[in-house]
Order: sequence, then structure tokens, then C-alpha cells
Amino acid sequence: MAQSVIITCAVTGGIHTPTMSKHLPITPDQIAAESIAAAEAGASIIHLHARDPETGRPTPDPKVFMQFLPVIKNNCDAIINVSTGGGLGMTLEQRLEAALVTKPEMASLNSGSINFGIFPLLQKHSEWQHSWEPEFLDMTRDFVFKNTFKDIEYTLRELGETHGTRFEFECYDLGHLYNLAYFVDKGLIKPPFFIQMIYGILGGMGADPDNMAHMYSIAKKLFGDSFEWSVLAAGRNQMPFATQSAIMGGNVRVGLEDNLYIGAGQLATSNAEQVHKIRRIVEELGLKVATPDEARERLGLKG
Ligand code: KMH
Ligand code: ZN
Repeated sequence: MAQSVIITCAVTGGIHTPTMSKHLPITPDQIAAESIAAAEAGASIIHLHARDPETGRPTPDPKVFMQFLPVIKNNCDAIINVSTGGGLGMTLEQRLEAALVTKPEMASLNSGSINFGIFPLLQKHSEWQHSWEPEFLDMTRDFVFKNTFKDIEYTLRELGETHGTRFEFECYDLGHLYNLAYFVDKGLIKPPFFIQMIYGILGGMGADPDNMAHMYSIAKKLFGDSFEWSVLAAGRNQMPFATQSAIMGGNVRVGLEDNLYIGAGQLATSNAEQVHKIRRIVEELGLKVATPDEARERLGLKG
């Protein structure tokens, strides 16, 4: 019998800008409401960034996180996953601050460095309404998303070993699986661990179905049965790649962080709309959607 499918919803992220979609949640109230609705629609993990309520710019400020994390926790049973990717240009210390203060069940951990090439996406949007958006566009032209071995080890020790937070290991490339294998060998990552494979970011793996098949087969060789895996793909590849993952026995991530659309040329009006869509697909495939407690058990979370 096939395992149930864990749906993660990444509700806002740090890449899309407010002028790209009026449905992107920005304020703490909006982020809380979108997260709770996504959980009600079937997401068992909510992946969270914070934004400055005035400008929409990503912020590392734990005080802003604390305006929505308790609201989400009190109004649904979903697993809270705090990003340590943060926003472009943040230092590692800034990126870790909110998770170190809030000690969530789960946090993201980016498993290697990449050139994060989002400028083609941003250049399409010419109506800049917020003062920081042109600056953001300029920064992204030569942006290295730095996640060195030292950075990863620091995060594993400070957040994982010290606080019992477990990770969504974000892998943008095949080499990132080998980085994880290195830390498994060192005893710093223990099963069951959660690999989030990321397709379609310029600088990382392209959104080619063959890449997913290959990533999965290498992950199996490296880790046997000791890992869970999930897939996110940026933009229009989001739903097809999530569907391929579910068919191959993996889990799925959707949300406005990864894609602002629900169909060709049609903006998603909410995160929950994307969760409903992938849930429908998963159930039509004859699979079940995991509850938060099933996800907790499979991912070895502290609860
Ligand atoms: N924005 C995604 C491609 C993080 O928050 O740590 C990757 C991400 C990074 O979710
Ligand atoms: Zn994120």
C-alpha cells in the first residue's frame, strides 16, 4: 500500500515581490490567514518567511515572525517550518535568527551554494511600486546563495543538535545530495531525514523529468530507505513536477513562494487554491494526503 503524500505549502517566500501579485501575503495577518487556510486545505507543513509589512521586503526580524507563528500554531495542527534561506543578501546570522529564537519543529536548510539566477523572472515585471524592488533586481544579477560546509555544519549544530529542530534539506543540484551524505557520515544528520528537491531555478537543476528520476536513484543509492523526499519546481513546472513526485512515491510542495499561478496566465488567488489543486490530483491518483501527525511520525519531529 502506497504511503500517504505529505503536502508542504510555502506561503510567501522571499523572492516574489508585492507588485507581481496582489494575492501574495505580506503582513503578519495575511501570512497567518493564508497558512491556516492552506492547512485546512490539506497542507501538513507550512514553510514560512517573514516580510516587512510596509514594503513587502523579506525581513529576518524574529519579532515579525512572532506576530504570525503563534496565530498559526493556535489555529491549526500543521507543522511549522521556519526558513533559514531568508532573503537575498541576508547574512547567515540573520537567516538563522528567527529559527533560533522560535525553535520550530522544522526549518529549511539549504544543502549547498548556487548562483541564484532570478533576474530573468524579475525583469519581466516593470511596474515597480516599492522602493526596494529595483535594488533587489540589481542584487540578483550576481547573487551567490552561499551555503558552505561550515554554514551547514553551524546550522545543524546550533539549530538541530541544540534545539531539536529537524530540517527540510533543500537540494538544488545533484552535488547537494553528496553534501548531505558527507554530514550523514559525520553523524550530524540522522534518519529519517527530509530531502526537498528543487527544480527550475536558474543556477540549479533544470526542470527536466529525467533529473528527478536521476536524483531519486542517487538518493536511494546514498541513503537506502532512511530518507523521505519531496519536490518543488519553480513557476509553471510546479504542478507537473509535484504530480511526478507523487507518482514516484515522493511528497510535494506548492505555494506562492514557488509559483504565483494556478494555470497558464492565471494568478492563484490564494495558497489554499494551489493546495486544493495538488490534493485533487493526489487523490485522483488513488493516493491519500498525510495528516500533520502522520508527517510528524514519518519525519521524526519533536511534535
Ligand atoms: N525559495 C525556494 C526555491 C529557503 O527558504 O530556505 C527555496 C527555499 C529556501 O525555500
Ligand atoms: Zn523558502
